[in-house]
Amino acid sequence: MTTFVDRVELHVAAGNGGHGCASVHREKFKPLGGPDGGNGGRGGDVILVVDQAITTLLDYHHSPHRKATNGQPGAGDNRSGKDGQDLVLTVPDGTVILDKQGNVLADLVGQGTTFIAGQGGRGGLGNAALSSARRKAPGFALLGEPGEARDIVLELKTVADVALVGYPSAGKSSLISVLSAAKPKIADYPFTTLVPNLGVVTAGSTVYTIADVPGLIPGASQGRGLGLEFLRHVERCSVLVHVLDTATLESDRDPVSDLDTIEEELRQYGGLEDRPRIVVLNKVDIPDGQDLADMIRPDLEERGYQVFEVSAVARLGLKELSFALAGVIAEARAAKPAEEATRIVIRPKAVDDAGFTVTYDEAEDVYRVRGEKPERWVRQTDFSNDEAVGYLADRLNRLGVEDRLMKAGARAGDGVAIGSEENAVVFDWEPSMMAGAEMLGRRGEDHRLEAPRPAAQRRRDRDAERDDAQREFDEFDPF
Ligand SMILES: Nc1nc2c(ncn2[C@@H]2O[C@H](COP(=O)(O)OP(=O)(O)OP(=O)(O)O)[C@@H](O)[C@H]2O)c(=O)[nH]1
Ligand SMILES: [Mg+2]
Repeated sequence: MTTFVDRVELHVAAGNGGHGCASVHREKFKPLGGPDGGNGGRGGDVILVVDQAITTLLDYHHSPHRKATNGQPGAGDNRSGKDGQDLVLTVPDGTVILDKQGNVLADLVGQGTTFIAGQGGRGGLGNAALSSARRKAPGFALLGEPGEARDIVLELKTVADVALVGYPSAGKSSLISVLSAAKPKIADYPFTTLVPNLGVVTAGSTVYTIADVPGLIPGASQGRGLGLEFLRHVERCSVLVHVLDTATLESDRDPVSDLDTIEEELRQYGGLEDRPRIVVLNKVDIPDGQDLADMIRPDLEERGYQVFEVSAVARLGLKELSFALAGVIAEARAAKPAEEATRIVIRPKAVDDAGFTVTYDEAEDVYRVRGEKPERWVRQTDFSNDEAVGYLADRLNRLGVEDRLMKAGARAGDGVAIGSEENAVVFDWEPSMMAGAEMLGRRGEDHRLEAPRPAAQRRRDRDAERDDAQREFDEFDPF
């Protein structure tokens, strides 16, 4: 028997973006031909996709660390780096994705349903892409961003139409073995089934799936026996079948009180109240069992249950049962809106990149800047390159970070941290507000490329630069 794994922790890492390249085109007699550094490639995503042929999460139990490939760095001559390859991980139908705190991130039901578990890092722009009218020859490029790394929990909730519940040894697995082609383990001791079994039943034109769960005993809700842990596998079923043992040798049990006990445990688990129930009286091949079944049947029917007498061993009453189940399932399916045929793609919540916050962090005596854009820009910056640092300062300035720092009370020389406590870039603040406009014009120009210009030309250039800067401010977001 293959091991069944229905809960695993998975560590995914998307690929890093490749760094942009800073390069200057060189040709004979034309030593400074302009910037030609290409962009870095995008890191690959980590993508989870439902494949109904897969039934367990076992693979991820054995190798829980998965990484997509990195984007390649850009190169001179305007060559872009290759994108990293997406890593596609197949999971069983009914896989629920949670974060480590137990919050549900996605519930993957249906062939092809897709979840982006980790987004690849963006590639850094090369200096060719960073050049503009006012920054003709940037001597820097942007760094690629790290890929998203996350710890997630995958939990399997079997997608079955019918769920069999009952005491240990009531004959649940035996029933699956005779209703379907599945061959679960069957034995005369309790808790033979340690993990759910799944079988496919064909009754006339209806095909449905049937699952059992490990046997329940009184106090399962307090963790007795195998507890209620496995009931999550019946959460998605459309009909619950009580398998009652009419031939138990335990003197303090009978099918009706067994039913009450199981119902009480289901109630403790919660959420299954609305599921239709069917009662199966099993083991009527045994004479005492048949007598008991005859005796309690009216009582159960009075309670509103549809009752079937069967024997899994002698194969009695199985056809009636499987067709009755098919009927209930067909009804349930008709009541449910037709499932979307299209593949559903679930993306992690889009990050809010609307703005940023500036707060004074007393513990560390810094002004802390938090926001998707400023933090991303910091990650893209090569701090060993003054020009790149200057470019970062310009971007922050134009976003209004300096302005807000000023309003928050920051003064020259104060510490400013961009990013979270664990992961921040800290520097001493030098306000460039006053000089800002002028700095913008000057930074990134290679004066060796400049020729003297007549006054009118200079004016036009200045206007163009201003428009350019404005446009860049309005719309320049390479991503
Ligand atoms: N005589 C008779 N024995 C049966 C019948 N159905 C199951 N059994 C026996 O009952 C015992 C338990 O059967 P299982 O199918 O393993 O029971 P289960 O409900 O899956 O038990 P757990 O997995 O332990 O919860 C086995 O020895 C079966 O052979 C039946 O209709 N008649
Ligand atoms: Mg069993």
